[in-house]
Amino acid sequence: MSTYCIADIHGCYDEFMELLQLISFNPDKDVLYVLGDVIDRGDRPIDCLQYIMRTKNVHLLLGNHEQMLLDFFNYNDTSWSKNKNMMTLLQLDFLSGIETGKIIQYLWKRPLYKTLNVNGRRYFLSHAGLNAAEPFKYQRTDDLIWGRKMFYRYVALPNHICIFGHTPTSYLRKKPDCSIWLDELHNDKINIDCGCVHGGALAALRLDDGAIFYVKSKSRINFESQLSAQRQSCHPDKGNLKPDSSFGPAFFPKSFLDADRKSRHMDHVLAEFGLDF
Ligand SMILES: [Mn+2]
Repeated sequence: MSTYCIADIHGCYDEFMELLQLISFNPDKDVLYVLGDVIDRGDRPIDCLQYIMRTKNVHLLLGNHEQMLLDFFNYNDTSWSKNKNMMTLLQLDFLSGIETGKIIQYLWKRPLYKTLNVNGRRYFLSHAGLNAAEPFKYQRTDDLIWGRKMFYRYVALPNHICIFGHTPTSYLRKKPDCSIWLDELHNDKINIDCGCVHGGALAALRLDDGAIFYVKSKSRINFESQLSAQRQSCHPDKGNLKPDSSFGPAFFPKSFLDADRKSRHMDHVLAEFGLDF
């Protein structure tokens, strides 16, 4: 039995299926956490979502794109339409009212985060991390699905490794390297959004041993013209991803997961929050 995380599939159904094959995902034995933003941008968002809904041991945490869909259907909030939702809307249109209702009900019940203990390591999973400047009890929904700035600035959650997506790793690095990003300053964050829909790769992280698996983006026609510039800035052939269609596993640098997490985190918590965490 293995536990995997994948983030920001964004409608990339072919890469998603290829990645599950690459990791030999077995729904009877393995567990997969999908860290939000399954829909929008790419060309088969509803197929991705319906696969997740019907497959045993595949758990979805809410992303900001799923939240925007819910806000659209529940409150007529139009911010979703400014966020590349065209394919999702089109494909929902082909479904019956009952099928669409099932999707909305399913998304409505998705959790915002998950904590896990795998092989003696504690993990915190969410779409966008959290607001590391505030104690966990004060986190707002937006901190977990939209947050960026305050998450990277500090150690996030004592004694936990945070696994998240939301920001393609090449944007973080400001260079064309789409591989998984490790926070080597705070030693506690792993960004697994390798920008598949922007021409990067879809990655799976195996929590049991830190193995990383990549499937290169198929870079098919994108329906959002403004993505072409982003695609150029995030191309696996120019970064440190090999040009094979898929490969793996790679592993974390030894120092990353083997550091003395507890003392590092406690120092930080004492400095930032006193004892009131
Ligand atoms: Mn996102």
